[in-house]
Amino acid sequence: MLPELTGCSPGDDDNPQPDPIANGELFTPASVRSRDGVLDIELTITETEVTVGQYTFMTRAYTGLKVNQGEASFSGATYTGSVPGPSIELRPGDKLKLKLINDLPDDGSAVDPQDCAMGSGGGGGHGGGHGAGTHNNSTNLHTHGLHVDPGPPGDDVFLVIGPGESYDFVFDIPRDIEMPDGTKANHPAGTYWYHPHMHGSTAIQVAGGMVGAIIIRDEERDDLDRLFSPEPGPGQGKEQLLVVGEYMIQTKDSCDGKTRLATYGEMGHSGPLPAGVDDFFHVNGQLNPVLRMRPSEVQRLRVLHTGFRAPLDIAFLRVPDDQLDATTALPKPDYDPFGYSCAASGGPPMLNRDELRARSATYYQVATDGITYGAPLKMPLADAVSEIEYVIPPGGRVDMLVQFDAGTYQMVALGYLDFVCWAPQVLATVIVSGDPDTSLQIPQVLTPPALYPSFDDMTKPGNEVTNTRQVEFAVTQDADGAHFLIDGRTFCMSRVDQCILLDAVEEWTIINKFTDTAGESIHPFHIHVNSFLVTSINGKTPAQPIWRDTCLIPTSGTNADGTLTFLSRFLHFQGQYVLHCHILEHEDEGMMQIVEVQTAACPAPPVDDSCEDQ
Ligand SMILES: [Cu+2]
Repeated sequence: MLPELTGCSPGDDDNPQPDPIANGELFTPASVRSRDGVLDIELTITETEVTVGQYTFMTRAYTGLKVNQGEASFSGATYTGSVPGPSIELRPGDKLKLKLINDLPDDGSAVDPQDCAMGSGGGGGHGGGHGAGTHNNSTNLHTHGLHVDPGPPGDDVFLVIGPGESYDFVFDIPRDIEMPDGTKANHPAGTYWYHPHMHGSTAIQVAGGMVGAIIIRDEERDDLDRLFSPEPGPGQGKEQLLVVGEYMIQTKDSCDGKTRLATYGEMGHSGPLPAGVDDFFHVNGQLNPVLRMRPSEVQRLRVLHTGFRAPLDIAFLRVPDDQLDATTALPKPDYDPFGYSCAASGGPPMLNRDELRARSATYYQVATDGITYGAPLKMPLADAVSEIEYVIPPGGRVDMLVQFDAGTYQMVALGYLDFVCWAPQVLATVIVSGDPDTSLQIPQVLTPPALYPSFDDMTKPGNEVTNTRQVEFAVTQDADGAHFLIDGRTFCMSRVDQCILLDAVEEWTIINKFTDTAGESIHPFHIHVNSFLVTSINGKTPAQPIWRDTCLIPTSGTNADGTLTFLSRFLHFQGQYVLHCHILEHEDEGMMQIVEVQTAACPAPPVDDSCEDQ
């Protein structure tokens, strides 16, 4: 659960921050792409040591990559990076064959010290827990945001790949698939990602860095892919990949004094962060890397929020020229743009995110969750009805176009107070210098993908709502601890919670329940396979209609329930998949439901009695 606003960290010494030293030029993860419509790779998971700032610790990561068919942007057959994993680039019509090799140990993990009082192997963080942390070295693979078959051997999150085991995944990226009005659609070109989805160990694996980008390219149909490239040709702008991750680490463990990943017990704390625990963002595995641009140059930034917990509210804040080092153009070491300290007082921390955001340099959003808009959206958004419209939830992605005047800018994650004194953090430093580059301008109009057309013409096939439903997220608290519930229950592997007809067009209202025992907390709603169009936030029509696969469910702010309403079409794929909270520790604690899409009413599955008392 999210702690109360009054919970301030005990002090800088108890909750240290990594040294905010610029960590060199932005590193781009290795990438692989298809050849002749096929990408055939082997991806190996091992324990490995990573270093961030002054901290070095053990984690689980995608450390091995072998390419059997396809192309790679690195030399040699073995990938030796760690966090994030290699980027996977595909086109509509491609087949991805991926052998996932789990080389994690079956016991005695060096990531979770067993002898420590709060060792991850010791179970959940919220009293009774939900099995969280009991099988941290078993895994599987989810392709977040992709419109692909949710059954085996594809995007099946019910698979369990144990230590020493492997699995041969096959993903077919749709091309020329039939739409309800008889037109054809390709899989939308855009920014997606992969990560484990093993119920009970998703948070600890994702938090440790088991993430990687999936990029679908389609120069034929997507304007952004024609205009931008990682290796731009004539008339093209540069695109850069920013995989934002979130480490929660214990910097001074109570039993052996070593830096290590936080346990479920520490992740699931309520109130202030436990002593010694630090929680911070990184970009492509680096702290505060440097991006370079020329004045007036337009670049595309693919920003992925692969964190497991804290929402991301981004601003680009210009550093005053007299605060810059004349040689490096980096901010002087003592430059503090925020004047803000978590440890300043015993009362609620004072931070006005709106004020900081309003000072942001103008930039443009052009896609959310891989789905390109009809036109660039000027940021910061002037007419938003809720922060839900612009805050990037864990799991979400935003494609940005940036074009700045000469100078140095800090790309900042504005502090999110509900996450215990989360001070603003500089994600990256953008140095804009040299001769102006005016070869490209921000485009005025873009073509949205055919898979996610608007609902404006209600007479068109595929626009008439065939069903409505409500889904209620709630946290309750009792003597056993906190409970993370959807429709009053925790996840059950043998129970179908939402039965949906193939080709249905549905309006869903997601309720964020205010409870007497736990108050209110935010939850990022995520559903697999089909994205949704948000139509109402707490009863208000959003300023911009945006398709998403992950969206914060608002709180009401008035001790009443918050609501999020959206429209979705359940097209092309039958079978079982899931919806869940994308604060992944909540998911591991049971805030997840099974969705089944069928051409007939779902048969009642045999219900496992053990589910019923939860
Ligand atoms: Cu949640």
